[in-house]
Amino acid sequence: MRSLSLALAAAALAVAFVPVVPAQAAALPAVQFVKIYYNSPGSPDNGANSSLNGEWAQLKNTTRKAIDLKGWTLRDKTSAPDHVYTFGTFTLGAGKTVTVRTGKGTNTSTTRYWGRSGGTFAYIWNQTADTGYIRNPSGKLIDSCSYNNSRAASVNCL
Ligand SMILES: [Ca+2]
Ligand SMILES: [Ca+2]
Repeated sequence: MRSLSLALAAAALAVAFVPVVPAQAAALPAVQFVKIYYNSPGSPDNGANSSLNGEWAQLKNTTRKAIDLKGWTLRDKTSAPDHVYTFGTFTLGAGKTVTVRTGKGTNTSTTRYWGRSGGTFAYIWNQTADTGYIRNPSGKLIDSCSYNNSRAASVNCL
């Protein structure tokens, strides 16, 4: 009897603690910001290519299927048209991450390069506050990540 009443109590608790899921619960974004490293190592940030590549945004495919990122965009908060990175031919594997660095370099399966240059004006990620946006080729906002903390060098977006 004792185990039965315990089982009933457990069942009652399980019913009581069924989480309330909103009718339109937001699903996990298919591609999500993991981290933005916005204060490149070293000070002052001199705009050298190595310094530009010291700031980056990391994105993750949260799904169980590879996603073709061609035409997807990554950008910051400004309206500057040259602050938009558009993925070329690139497939992000299921559960995989890709790091987009601001400067120039040779693209790999895990690191892509924005290709920016021009010294201190070439940085994308502001050192105090900014917001990153990921959009699919249709322009639909898939994820964003905001920060406002000049004492940290990076923000964890997950
Ligand atoms: Ca710095
Ligand atoms: Ca910015």
